[in-house]
Amino acid sequence: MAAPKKAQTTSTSDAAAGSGTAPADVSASFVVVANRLPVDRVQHPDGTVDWRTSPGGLVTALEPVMRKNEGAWVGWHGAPDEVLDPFEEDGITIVPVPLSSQEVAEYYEGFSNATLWPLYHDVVAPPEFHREWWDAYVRVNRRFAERAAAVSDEGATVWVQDYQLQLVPQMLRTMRPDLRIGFFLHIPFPPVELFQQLPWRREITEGLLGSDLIGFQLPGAVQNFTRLVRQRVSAEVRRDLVTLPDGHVARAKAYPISIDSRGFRELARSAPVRERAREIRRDLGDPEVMFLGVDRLDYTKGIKQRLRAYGELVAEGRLDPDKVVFVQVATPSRERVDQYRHLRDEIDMLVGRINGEVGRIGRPPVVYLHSSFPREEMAALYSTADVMVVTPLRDGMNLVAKEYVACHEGDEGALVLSEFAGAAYELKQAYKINPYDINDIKATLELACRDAPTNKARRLRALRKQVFDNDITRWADTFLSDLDQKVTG
Ligand code: GDG
Repeated sequence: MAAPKKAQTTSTSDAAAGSGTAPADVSASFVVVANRLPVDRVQHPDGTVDWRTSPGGLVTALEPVMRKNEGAWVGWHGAPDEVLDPFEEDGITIVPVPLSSQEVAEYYEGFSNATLWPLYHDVVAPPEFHREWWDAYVRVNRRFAERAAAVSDEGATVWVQDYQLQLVPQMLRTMRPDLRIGFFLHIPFPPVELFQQLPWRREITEGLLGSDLIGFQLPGAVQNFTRLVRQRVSAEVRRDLVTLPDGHVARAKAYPISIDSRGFRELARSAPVRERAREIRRDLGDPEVMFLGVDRLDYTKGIKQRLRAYGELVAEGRLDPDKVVFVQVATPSRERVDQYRHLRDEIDMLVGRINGEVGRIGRPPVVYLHSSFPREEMAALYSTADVMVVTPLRDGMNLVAKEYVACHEGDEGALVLSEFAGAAYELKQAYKINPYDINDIKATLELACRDAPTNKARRLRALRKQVFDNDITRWADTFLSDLDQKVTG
Protein backbone atom coordinates (compact mmCIF):
# COMPACT_ATOMS: atom_id res chain seq x y z
CA MET A 1 0.00 0.00 0.00
CA ALA A 2 1.36 3.41 -0.86
CA ALA A 3 -0.40 6.69 -0.43
CA PRO A 4 0.61 10.34 -0.17
CA LYS A 5 1.15 11.50 3.43
CA LYS A 6 -0.71 14.80 3.22
CA ALA A 7 -4.10 15.66 1.85
CA GLN A 8 -3.88 17.59 -1.39
CA THR A 9 -6.70 19.75 -2.65
CA THR A 10 -6.58 19.48 -6.41
CA SER A 11 -9.62 21.52 -7.23
CA THR A 12 -12.18 23.59 -5.40
CA SER A 13 -15.09 23.30 -7.74
CA ASP A 14 -16.82 20.99 -10.15
CA ALA A 15 -16.35 18.07 -7.78
CA ALA A 16 -18.98 16.05 -9.60
CA ALA A 17 -16.65 15.84 -12.55
CA GLY A 18 -14.49 13.38 -10.55
CA SER A 19 -13.92 10.37 -12.79
CA GLY A 20 -14.38 7.81 -10.04
CA THR A 21 -10.91 6.40 -10.54
CA ALA A 22 -8.30 6.66 -7.82
CA PRO A 23 -4.53 6.94 -8.25
CA ALA A 24 -2.95 3.63 -9.18
CA ASP A 25 -0.69 3.59 -6.10
CA VAL A 26 -3.56 2.91 -3.65
CA SER A 27 -4.49 -0.74 -3.28
CA ALA A 28 -6.00 -2.46 -0.26
CA SER A 29 -7.17 -5.92 0.69
CA PHE A 30 -9.78 -4.56 3.14
CA VAL A 31 -11.91 -1.59 2.13
CA VAL A 32 -14.65 0.21 4.07
CA VAL A 33 -17.09 2.30 2.04
CA ALA A 34 -19.16 4.78 4.06
CA ASN A 35 -20.84 8.10 3.36
CA ARG A 36 -18.40 9.89 5.68
CA LEU A 37 -14.69 9.40 6.19
CA PRO A 38 -13.51 8.65 9.74
CA VAL A 39 -11.41 11.84 9.85
CA ASP A 40 -12.05 15.47 10.73
CA ARG A 41 -10.19 18.37 9.21
CA VAL A 42 -8.10 20.49 11.59
CA GLN A 43 -7.22 23.98 10.35
CA HIS A 44 -4.03 25.42 11.91
CA PRO A 45 -3.52 29.17 12.48
CA ASP A 46 -0.84 29.25 9.76
CA GLY A 47 -3.43 28.03 7.24
CA THR A 48 -2.16 24.46 6.92
CA VAL A 49 -4.65 21.64 7.12
CA ASP A 50 -4.34 18.37 9.01
CA TRP A 51 -6.71 15.50 9.58
CA ARG A 52 -7.48 13.74 12.81
CA THR A 53 -9.19 10.36 13.13
CA SER A 54 -12.63 10.92 14.64
CA PRO A 55 -13.15 8.68 17.67
CA GLY A 56 -16.34 6.89 16.56
CA GLY A 57 -17.02 3.28 17.57
CA LEU A 58 -16.83 1.96 14.01
CA VAL A 59 -13.31 3.32 13.52
CA THR A 60 -12.19 1.91 16.86
CA ALA A 61 -13.54 -1.52 15.95
CA LEU A 62 -12.11 -1.57 12.46
CA GLU A 63 -8.69 -0.08 13.21
CA PRO A 64 -7.00 -3.42 14.00
CA VAL A 65 -8.51 -5.03 10.88
CA MET A 66 -7.45 -2.00 8.86
CA ARG A 67 -3.85 -2.16 10.02
CA LYS A 68 -3.55 -5.93 9.58
CA ASN A 69 -5.02 -5.90 6.09
CA GLU A 70 -3.66 -2.73 4.51
CA GLY A 71 -7.05 -1.10 4.88
CA ALA A 72 -8.56 1.77 2.95
CA TRP A 73 -11.64 3.85 3.79
CA VAL A 74 -13.65 5.35 0.93
CA GLY A 75 -15.97 8.21 1.88
CA TRP A 76 -16.88 11.88 1.62
CA HIS A 77 -14.72 14.29 3.64
CA GLY A 78 -17.60 16.61 4.50
CA ALA A 79 -16.88 19.69 2.36
CA PRO A 80 -18.76 20.14 -0.92
CA ASP A 81 -17.11 21.17 -4.20
CA GLU A 82 -13.66 20.02 -3.21
CA VAL A 83 -11.55 17.24 -4.72
CA LEU A 84 -8.88 15.67 -2.50
CA ASP A 85 -6.22 13.09 -3.29
CA PRO A 86 -6.01 9.95 -1.15
CA PHE A 87 -3.79 10.27 1.93
CA GLU A 88 -2.76 8.24 4.91
CA GLU A 89 -3.87 8.96 8.46
CA ASP A 90 -3.09 6.79 11.50
CA GLY A 91 -2.29 3.77 9.36
CA ILE A 92 -5.49 3.97 7.29
CA THR A 93 -5.51 4.98 3.63
CA ILE A 94 -8.16 7.63 3.26
CA VAL A 95 -9.84 7.82 -0.14
CA PRO A 96 -12.00 10.97 -0.37
CA VAL A 97 -15.00 10.94 -2.70
CA PRO A 98 -15.98 14.41 -3.97
CA LEU A 99 -19.56 15.70 -3.82
CA SER A 100 -20.84 18.90 -5.39
CA SER A 101 -23.13 21.22 -3.39
CA GLN A 102 -26.04 20.09 -5.52
CA GLU A 103 -25.26 16.44 -4.80
CA VAL A 104 -25.11 17.16 -1.08
CA ALA A 105 -28.57 18.73 -1.39
CA GLU A 106 -30.06 15.96 -3.55
CA TYR A 107 -28.24 12.72 -2.65
CA TYR A 108 -27.51 13.41 1.03
CA GLU A 109 -30.03 15.91 2.45
CA GLY A 110 -32.67 14.88 -0.08
CA PHE A 111 -32.85 11.19 -0.93
CA SER A 112 -30.88 9.87 2.06
CA ASN A 113 -32.31 12.09 4.79
CA ALA A 114 -35.72 13.24 3.56
CA THR A 115 -36.75 10.08 1.63
CA LEU A 116 -35.03 6.98 3.04
CA TRP A 117 -34.55 8.10 6.67
CA PRO A 118 -38.26 8.76 7.41
CA LEU A 119 -39.41 5.81 5.26
CA TYR A 120 -37.16 3.38 7.14
CA HIS A 121 -38.21 4.83 10.53
CA ASP A 122 -41.89 3.85 10.32
CA VAL A 123 -42.75 7.06 8.38
CA VAL A 124 -42.82 9.00 11.67
CA ALA A 125 -42.36 11.97 9.31
CA PRO A 126 -43.71 11.84 5.73
CA PRO A 127 -41.00 10.80 3.23
CA GLU A 128 -40.59 12.96 0.12
CA PHE A 129 -40.17 11.34 -3.28
CA HIS A 130 -38.38 13.35 -5.99
CA ARG A 131 -37.01 11.89 -9.20
CA GLU A 132 -34.04 14.26 -9.35
CA TRP A 133 -33.00 13.22 -5.82
CA TRP A 134 -33.08 9.59 -6.95
CA ASP A 135 -30.94 10.41 -10.01
CA ALA A 136 -28.34 12.03 -7.74
CA TYR A 137 -28.45 9.00 -5.38
CA VAL A 138 -27.69 6.65 -8.31
CA ARG A 139 -24.90 8.91 -9.62
CA VAL A 140 -23.21 9.28 -6.23
CA ASN A 141 -23.56 5.56 -5.40
CA ARG A 142 -21.85 4.79 -8.72
CA ARG A 143 -19.00 7.16 -7.85
CA PHE A 144 -18.48 5.44 -4.49
CA ALA A 145 -18.58 2.02 -6.18
CA GLU A 146 -16.02 3.13 -8.80
CA ARG A 147 -13.66 4.44 -6.13
CA ALA A 148 -13.96 1.21 -4.15
CA ALA A 149 -13.39 -0.87 -7.29
CA ALA A 150 -10.29 1.19 -8.12
CA VAL A 151 -8.58 0.75 -4.73
CA SER A 152 -9.45 -2.92 -4.02
CA ASP A 153 -6.85 -5.69 -4.49
CA GLU A 154 -7.80 -8.88 -6.33
CA GLY A 155 -10.19 -10.81 -4.05
CA ALA A 156 -10.33 -8.00 -1.43
CA THR A 157 -13.05 -7.73 1.20
CA VAL A 158 -15.22 -4.62 0.88
CA TRP A 159 -17.59 -3.57 3.67
CA VAL A 160 -20.24 -1.03 2.60
CA GLN A 161 -22.02 0.93 5.35
CA ASP A 162 -25.57 2.17 5.62
CA TYR A 163 -28.61 3.54 3.85
CA GLN A 164 -26.84 6.21 1.82
CA LEU A 165 -25.05 3.52 -0.22
CA GLN A 166 -27.53 0.70 -0.82
CA LEU A 167 -26.84 0.52 -4.57
CA VAL A 168 -23.09 0.13 -4.12
CA PRO A 169 -23.02 -3.67 -3.53
CA GLN A 170 -24.62 -4.57 -6.86
CA MET A 171 -22.68 -1.89 -8.79
CA LEU A 172 -19.45 -3.10 -7.28
CA ARG A 173 -20.19 -6.76 -7.94
CA THR A 174 -20.79 -5.95 -11.62
CA MET A 175 -17.48 -4.06 -11.83
CA ARG A 176 -15.47 -6.49 -9.68
CA PRO A 177 -16.98 -9.99 -9.36
CA ASP A 178 -13.80 -11.16 -7.58
CA LEU A 179 -14.56 -9.08 -4.43
CA ARG A 180 -16.16 -10.29 -1.22
CA ILE A 181 -18.84 -7.70 -0.48
CA GLY A 182 -20.52 -7.09 2.88
CA PHE A 183 -23.17 -4.49 3.67
CA PHE A 184 -24.41 -3.28 7.06
CA LEU A 185 -27.57 -1.24 7.58
CA HIS A 186 -27.33 0.90 10.74
CA ILE A 187 -30.99 1.94 10.70
CA PRO A 188 -34.14 -0.24 10.79
CA PHE A 189 -35.36 -2.04 7.67
CA PRO A 190 -39.09 -1.31 7.35
CA PRO A 191 -41.96 -3.76 6.86
CA VAL A 192 -42.83 -4.48 3.21
CA GLU A 193 -46.08 -2.50 3.56
CA LEU A 194 -44.06 0.70 4.09
CA PHE A 195 -41.04 -0.09 1.90
CA GLN A 196 -43.24 -0.62 -1.13
CA GLN A 197 -44.18 3.07 -1.15
CA LEU A 198 -40.72 3.72 -2.59
CA PRO A 199 -40.90 4.22 -6.37
CA TRP A 200 -37.38 2.73 -6.64
CA ARG A 201 -38.02 -0.28 -4.36
CA ARG A 202 -36.81 -2.79 -6.97
CA GLU A 203 -33.51 -1.01 -7.60
CA ILE A 204 -32.74 -0.69 -3.87
CA THR A 205 -33.57 -4.35 -3.19
CA GLU A 206 -31.41 -5.51 -6.08
CA GLY A 207 -28.64 -3.13 -5.00
CA LEU A 208 -28.49 -4.78 -1.57
CA LEU A 209 -28.62 -8.27 -3.06
CA GLY A 210 -25.30 -7.61 -4.79
CA SER A 211 -23.72 -8.29 -1.36
CA ASP A 212 -22.46 -11.66 -0.17
CA LEU A 213 -23.61 -10.79 3.35
CA ILE A 214 -26.25 -8.19 4.31
CA GLY A 215 -26.15 -7.29 8.00
CA PHE A 216 -29.10 -5.78 9.87
CA GLN A 217 -29.37 -4.65 13.49
CA LEU A 218 -32.18 -7.07 14.48
CA PRO A 219 -33.73 -10.37 13.39
CA GLY A 220 -36.98 -8.47 12.73
CA ALA A 221 -35.26 -6.43 10.02
CA VAL A 222 -33.92 -9.63 8.44
CA GLN A 223 -37.48 -10.97 8.34
CA ASN A 224 -38.77 -7.75 6.77
CA PHE A 225 -36.07 -7.98 4.11
CA THR A 226 -36.48 -11.66 3.24
CA ARG A 227 -40.26 -11.24 3.10
CA LEU A 228 -39.77 -8.37 0.67
CA VAL A 229 -37.41 -10.43 -1.50
CA ARG A 230 -39.89 -13.34 -1.56
CA GLN A 231 -42.63 -11.02 -2.76
CA ARG A 232 -40.80 -8.84 -5.23
CA VAL A 233 -37.66 -10.48 -6.63
CA SER A 234 -37.37 -13.59 -8.75
CA ALA A 235 -35.00 -15.37 -6.41
CA GLU A 236 -35.06 -18.48 -4.30
CA VAL A 237 -35.23 -17.71 -0.60
CA ARG A 238 -34.37 -20.40 1.92
CA ARG A 239 -34.28 -19.14 5.50
CA ASP A 240 -31.66 -16.36 5.39
CA LEU A 241 -30.14 -17.32 2.01
CA VAL A 242 -31.22 -15.66 -1.22
CA THR A 243 -30.12 -17.32 -4.48
CA LEU A 244 -30.40 -15.12 -7.55
CA PRO A 245 -31.01 -16.47 -11.09
CA ASP A 246 -27.29 -15.99 -11.94
CA GLY A 247 -26.31 -18.26 -9.03
CA HIS A 248 -25.12 -15.46 -6.71
CA VAL A 249 -26.01 -16.15 -3.09
CA ALA A 250 -26.67 -13.32 -0.64
CA ARG A 251 -27.10 -14.05 3.04
CA ALA A 252 -29.09 -11.80 5.42
CA LYS A 253 -28.37 -11.91 9.14
CA ALA A 254 -28.68 -9.79 12.30
CA TYR A 255 -25.60 -8.27 13.95
CA PRO A 256 -26.68 -5.89 16.76
CA ILE A 257 -24.03 -3.17 16.84
CA SER A 258 -22.36 -2.12 20.09
CA ILE A 259 -19.78 0.28 21.51
CA ASP A 260 -16.17 0.28 22.69
CA SER A 261 -17.42 -0.59 26.19
CA ARG A 262 -14.02 -0.77 27.89
CA GLY A 263 -12.87 2.44 26.21
CA PHE A 264 -15.92 4.28 27.56
CA ARG A 265 -15.47 2.83 31.05
CA GLU A 266 -11.81 3.85 31.16
CA LEU A 267 -12.72 7.36 30.07
CA ALA A 268 -15.42 7.61 32.75
CA ARG A 269 -12.97 6.40 35.39
CA SER A 270 -10.25 8.92 34.48
CA ALA A 271 -9.54 11.61 37.08
CA PRO A 272 -10.51 14.64 34.92
CA VAL A 273 -13.84 13.07 33.94
CA ARG A 274 -14.67 12.19 37.56
CA GLU A 275 -13.86 15.71 38.62
CA ARG A 276 -15.97 17.11 35.78
CA ALA A 277 -18.89 14.86 36.83
CA ARG A 278 -18.78 16.32 40.37
CA GLU A 279 -18.57 19.83 38.95
CA ILE A 280 -21.63 19.26 36.70
CA ARG A 281 -23.61 18.07 39.70
CA ARG A 282 -22.60 21.13 41.73
CA ASP A 283 -23.42 23.49 38.86
CA LEU A 284 -26.88 21.94 38.62
CA GLY A 285 -27.47 22.80 42.30
CA ASP A 286 -26.85 19.29 43.66
CA PRO A 287 -30.24 17.88 42.62
CA GLU A 288 -31.58 14.70 44.21
CA VAL A 289 -32.35 13.26 40.80
CA MET A 290 -30.68 14.16 37.53
CA PHE A 291 -32.42 12.88 34.39
CA LEU A 292 -30.38 12.87 31.17
CA GLY A 293 -31.21 12.72 27.47
CA VAL A 294 -28.50 12.67 24.76
CA ASP A 295 -29.51 12.61 21.11
CA ARG A 296 -28.88 14.03 17.71
CA LEU A 297 -31.72 16.50 17.30
CA ASP A 298 -33.87 14.12 15.25
CA TYR A 299 -37.64 13.56 15.12
CA THR A 300 -37.13 9.79 15.47
CA LYS A 301 -35.60 10.16 18.94
CA GLY A 302 -38.80 11.03 20.84
CA ILE A 303 -37.33 14.12 22.51
CA LYS A 304 -40.66 15.99 22.56
CA GLN A 305 -42.49 13.01 24.06
CA ARG A 306 -40.03 12.62 26.94
CA LEU A 307 -39.93 16.34 27.75
CA ARG A 308 -43.70 16.56 27.66
CA ALA A 309 -43.96 13.61 30.08
CA TYR A 310 -41.36 15.11 32.43
CA GLY A 311 -42.96 18.58 32.23
CA GLU A 312 -46.34 17.13 33.24
CA LEU A 313 -44.82 15.26 36.19
CA VAL A 314 -43.29 18.48 37.47
CA ALA A 315 -46.43 20.55 36.82
CA GLU A 316 -48.57 17.97 38.65
CA GLY A 317 -46.23 17.97 41.64
CA ARG A 318 -45.31 14.33 41.15
CA LEU A 319 -41.69 15.46 40.78
CA ASP A 320 -40.42 18.36 42.89
CA PRO A 321 -38.71 21.02 40.73
CA ASP A 322 -36.52 21.93 43.71
CA LYS A 323 -35.11 18.42 43.74
CA VAL A 324 -34.97 17.24 40.13
CA VAL A 325 -33.48 18.43 36.86
CA PHE A 326 -33.60 17.13 33.29
CA VAL A 327 -30.45 17.74 31.23
CA GLN A 328 -31.17 17.33 27.53
CA VAL A 329 -28.23 17.42 25.11
CA ALA A 330 -29.46 17.72 21.52
CA THR A 331 -26.61 17.70 19.05
CA PRO A 332 -27.27 19.84 15.96
CA SER A 333 -28.08 17.59 13.00
CA ARG A 334 -29.16 17.94 9.33
CA GLU A 335 -30.07 21.56 9.87
CA ARG A 336 -30.68 22.23 6.20
CA VAL A 337 -33.51 19.68 6.07
CA ASP A 338 -36.90 21.36 6.73
CA GLN A 339 -38.26 18.78 9.16
CA TYR A 340 -35.19 19.21 11.38
CA ARG A 341 -35.57 23.00 11.45
CA HIS A 342 -39.21 22.68 12.52
CA LEU A 343 -38.33 20.18 15.21
CA ARG A 344 -35.74 22.52 16.65
CA ASP A 345 -38.32 25.30 16.94
CA GLU A 346 -40.84 22.95 18.54
CA ILE A 347 -38.35 21.79 21.16
CA ASP A 348 -37.19 25.37 21.90
CA MET A 349 -40.82 26.25 22.52
CA LEU A 350 -41.54 23.20 24.68
CA VAL A 351 -38.49 23.75 26.90
CA GLY A 352 -39.36 27.45 27.19
CA ARG A 353 -42.91 26.57 28.21
CA ILE A 354 -41.86 24.04 30.88
CA ASN A 355 -39.20 26.32 32.35
CA GLY A 356 -41.50 29.34 32.17
CA GLU A 357 -44.38 27.60 33.89
CA VAL A 358 -42.72 25.64 36.66
CA GLY A 359 -39.16 26.99 36.90
CA ARG A 360 -37.82 29.16 39.72
CA ILE A 361 -34.87 31.54 39.83
CA GLY A 362 -31.68 29.51 39.54
CA ARG A 363 -33.63 26.24 39.18
CA PRO A 364 -34.86 25.59 35.65
CA PRO A 365 -36.42 22.10 35.56
CA VAL A 366 -34.95 21.52 32.08
CA VAL A 367 -31.36 22.36 31.13
CA TYR A 368 -31.34 22.23 27.35
CA LEU A 369 -28.04 22.23 25.45
CA HIS A 370 -28.25 22.50 21.68
CA SER A 371 -24.61 21.80 20.87
CA SER A 372 -22.11 19.00 20.64
CA PHE A 373 -19.53 18.18 23.29
CA PRO A 374 -16.26 16.28 23.55
CA ARG A 375 -16.44 12.61 24.50
CA GLU A 376 -15.07 13.43 27.98
CA GLU A 377 -18.08 15.65 28.68
CA MET A 378 -20.46 12.90 27.51
CA ALA A 379 -18.74 10.37 29.78
CA ALA A 380 -19.01 12.78 32.73
CA LEU A 381 -22.73 13.29 32.07
CA TYR A 382 -23.38 9.54 31.75
CA SER A 383 -21.45 8.72 34.90
CA THR A 384 -23.33 11.22 37.07
CA ALA A 385 -26.91 10.98 35.70
CA ASP A 386 -29.36 9.05 37.90
CA VAL A 387 -31.89 8.27 35.17
CA MET A 388 -30.92 7.99 31.50
CA VAL A 389 -33.95 8.60 29.30
CA VAL A 390 -33.88 7.06 25.80
CA THR A 391 -37.30 7.27 24.11
CA PRO A 392 -37.01 6.91 20.31
CA LEU A 393 -40.15 6.32 18.25
CA ARG A 394 -37.95 4.05 16.14
CA ASP A 395 -34.16 3.51 16.25
CA GLY A 396 -31.88 0.97 14.56
CA MET A 397 -29.98 0.36 17.80
CA ASN A 398 -29.25 3.48 19.95
CA LEU A 399 -25.70 3.56 21.19
CA VAL A 400 -26.41 6.19 23.85
CA ALA A 401 -28.25 3.57 25.93
CA LYS A 402 -25.18 1.30 25.83
CA GLU A 403 -22.75 4.16 26.52
CA TYR A 404 -24.68 5.05 29.69
CA VAL A 405 -24.47 1.47 30.92
CA ALA A 406 -20.72 1.32 30.20
CA CYS A 407 -19.94 4.64 31.92
CA HIS A 408 -22.30 4.54 34.89
CA GLU A 409 -20.61 2.69 37.75
CA GLY A 410 -22.13 1.77 41.08
CA ASP A 411 -25.60 0.43 41.78
CA GLU A 412 -27.75 3.50 41.58
CA GLY A 413 -28.43 4.33 37.96
CA ALA A 414 -31.47 3.55 35.84
CA LEU A 415 -31.99 3.25 32.11
CA VAL A 416 -35.44 4.13 30.74
CA LEU A 417 -35.60 2.70 27.23
CA SER A 418 -38.12 2.71 24.40
CA GLU A 419 -39.42 -0.64 23.15
CA PHE A 420 -38.89 0.77 19.67
CA ALA A 421 -35.11 1.11 19.98
CA GLY A 422 -33.08 -1.82 18.64
CA ALA A 423 -31.22 -1.74 21.95
CA ALA A 424 -34.38 -2.95 23.73
CA TYR A 425 -33.89 -6.35 22.07
CA GLU A 426 -30.69 -6.87 24.07
CA LEU A 427 -31.05 -4.56 27.09
CA LYS A 428 -33.96 -6.48 28.52
CA GLN A 429 -33.52 -5.25 32.10
CA ALA A 430 -33.99 -1.58 31.23
CA TYR A 431 -37.18 0.18 32.39
CA LYS A 432 -39.14 -0.18 29.13
CA ILE A 433 -41.59 2.38 27.81
CA ASN A 434 -43.88 2.87 24.84
CA PRO A 435 -42.90 6.38 23.63
CA TYR A 436 -46.35 6.90 22.10
CA ASP A 437 -47.92 6.55 25.56
CA ILE A 438 -47.17 9.68 27.61
CA ASN A 439 -48.74 8.19 30.75
CA ASP A 440 -46.48 5.17 30.43
CA ILE A 441 -43.40 7.42 30.15
CA LYS A 442 -44.57 9.38 33.21
CA ALA A 443 -45.16 6.29 35.34
CA THR A 444 -41.84 4.76 34.30
CA LEU A 445 -39.83 7.93 34.98
CA GLU A 446 -41.33 7.94 38.48
CA LEU A 447 -40.59 4.25 38.95
CA ALA A 448 -36.99 4.71 37.78
CA CYS A 449 -36.54 7.41 40.47
CA ARG A 450 -38.23 5.56 43.28
CA ASP A 451 -37.62 1.87 42.66
CA ALA A 452 -36.00 -0.12 45.48
CA PRO A 453 -32.19 0.11 45.39
CA THR A 454 -31.91 -3.69 45.15
CA ASN A 455 -34.05 -3.71 41.99
CA LYS A 456 -32.00 -0.96 40.41
CA ALA A 457 -28.76 -2.69 41.25
CA ARG A 458 -29.95 -6.02 39.85
CA ARG A 459 -31.06 -4.42 36.60
CA LEU A 460 -27.85 -2.45 36.17
CA ARG A 461 -25.66 -5.48 36.77
CA ALA A 462 -27.49 -7.46 34.09
CA LEU A 463 -27.27 -4.57 31.63
CA ARG A 464 -23.57 -4.14 32.29
CA LYS A 465 -22.91 -7.81 31.64
CA GLN A 466 -24.69 -7.53 28.29
CA VAL A 467 -22.77 -4.44 27.20
CA PHE A 468 -19.35 -5.75 28.25
CA ASP A 469 -19.88 -9.25 26.83
CA ASN A 470 -20.97 -7.84 23.48
CA ASP A 471 -18.79 -4.93 22.45
CA ILE A 472 -18.04 -3.38 19.06
CA THR A 473 -14.98 -5.54 18.46
CA ARG A 474 -17.06 -8.66 18.84
CA TRP A 475 -19.63 -7.20 16.45
CA ALA A 476 -17.05 -6.46 13.75
CA ASP A 477 -15.24 -9.79 14.20
CA THR A 478 -18.49 -11.78 13.92
CA PHE A 479 -19.60 -9.94 10.79
CA LEU A 480 -16.22 -10.24 9.09
CA SER A 481 -15.75 -13.89 9.91
CA ASP A 482 -19.24 -14.67 8.52
CA LEU A 483 -18.39 -12.66 5.41
CA ASP A 484 -15.25 -14.72 5.01
CA GLN A 485 -17.20 -17.95 4.82
CA LYS A 486 -18.35 -18.76 1.35
CA VAL A 487 -21.98 -19.91 1.43
CA THR A 488 -23.74 -21.80 -1.28
CA GLY A 489 -27.47 -21.84 -1.82
C1 GDG B 1 -27.31 5.51 13.78
C2 GDG B 1 -28.66 4.81 14.04
C3 GDG B 1 -27.47 3.18 15.52
C4 GDG B 1 -24.25 12.47 20.34
N1 GDG B 1 -24.05 13.74 20.72
C5 GDG B 1 -22.73 13.87 20.95
C6 GDG B 1 -22.10 12.65 20.71
N2 GDG B 1 -23.05 11.81 20.32
C7 GDG B 1 -22.80 10.40 19.97
C8 GDG B 1 -23.34 9.45 21.00
C9 GDG B 1 -23.47 8.18 20.18
C10 GDG B 1 -23.79 8.70 18.77
O1 GDG B 1 -23.44 10.07 18.75
C11 GDG B 1 -25.26 8.59 18.45
O2 GDG B 1 -25.53 7.24 18.18
P1 GDG B 1 -26.99 6.64 18.24
O3 GDG B 1 -26.88 5.17 18.09
O4 GDG B 1 -27.62 7.04 19.53
O5 GDG B 1 -27.81 7.32 17.07
P2 GDG B 1 -27.58 7.73 15.48
O6 GDG B 1 -26.68 8.89 15.36
O7 GDG B 1 -28.96 7.97 14.97
O8 GDG B 1 -26.92 6.44 14.79
C12 GDG B 1 -28.65 4.16 15.42
C13 GDG B 1 -26.17 3.84 15.10
O9 GDG B 1 -26.29 4.46 13.81
C14 GDG B 1 -25.03 2.83 15.03
O10 GDG B 1 -25.34 1.77 14.18
O11 GDG B 1 -27.35 2.77 16.88
O12 GDG B 1 -29.86 3.46 15.63
O13 GDG B 1 -29.74 5.73 13.94
O14 GDG B 1 -22.26 7.48 20.10
O15 GDG B 1 -22.44 9.36 22.07
N3 GDG B 1 -20.78 12.44 20.85
C15 GDG B 1 -20.02 13.50 21.26
N4 GDG B 1 -20.57 14.73 21.48
C16 GDG B 1 -21.90 14.96 21.36
O16 GDG B 1 -22.37 16.08 21.59
N5 GDG B 1 -18.70 13.35 21.42
